[in-house]
Amino acid sequence: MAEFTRGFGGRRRESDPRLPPGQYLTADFPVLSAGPTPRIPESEWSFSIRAESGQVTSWSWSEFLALPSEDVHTDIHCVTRWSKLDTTWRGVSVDTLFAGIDTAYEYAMAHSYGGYTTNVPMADLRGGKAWIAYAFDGKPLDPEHGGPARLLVPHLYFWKSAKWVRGLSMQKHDDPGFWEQNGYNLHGDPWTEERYW
Ligand SMILES: Nc1nc2c(c(=O)[nH]1)N[C@H]1C(S)=C(S)[C@@H](COP(=O)(O)O)O[C@H]1N2
Ligand SMILES: [Mo]
Repeated sequence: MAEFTRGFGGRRRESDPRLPPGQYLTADFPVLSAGPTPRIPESEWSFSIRAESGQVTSWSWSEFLALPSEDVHTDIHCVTRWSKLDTTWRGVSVDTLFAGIDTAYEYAMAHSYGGYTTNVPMADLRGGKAWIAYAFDGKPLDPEHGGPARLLVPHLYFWKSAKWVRGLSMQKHDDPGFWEQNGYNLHGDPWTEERYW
């Protein structure tokens, strides 16, 4: 059966089963930032995980790059309705970062340089579902897209993928982050359209 492009700028969902409901395909890579792009020299960059004990585990840029990393091929979905298919990233799995960390808490808050925060359940960060990504399309991640490194949680709406990420803090409760305090859904599953509260 023939498939037709309907309307300007997007194909209907039934033309690609990888497109969640209410989303449109884009070939661009839009930049969406709530504030100015922070510039963090790699020499000053670090990533930290703070457990409920108060223990903080940190990696410098060189320590972080020495960790095992993975190529990630995935689709991404913004709550503003664009989706981009077949993106390619390189990053360190969140599982790798948590290998030596003692925590029983079920939630994390991602913290970024510049002050952005977003809350994510550990169930959405562990199990090969999330990375700290430092390359896109075979090149270092552009500052506009979160470089030196960003959280990548591609199965949730892209606001969960905190750019310029500097750490995760373990949380007892699923307290809202920046956009979640401003009306976005606490969880953000694009397949069930968890867009807003
Ligand atoms: N630190 C930070 N991370 C952020 C944002 C932001 O404003 N600040 N915007 C979020 C939103 S709403 C989206 S859609 C994606 C956009 O990522 P991009 O600019 O690389 O497309 O980043 C997310 N991560
Ligand atoms: Mo977004």
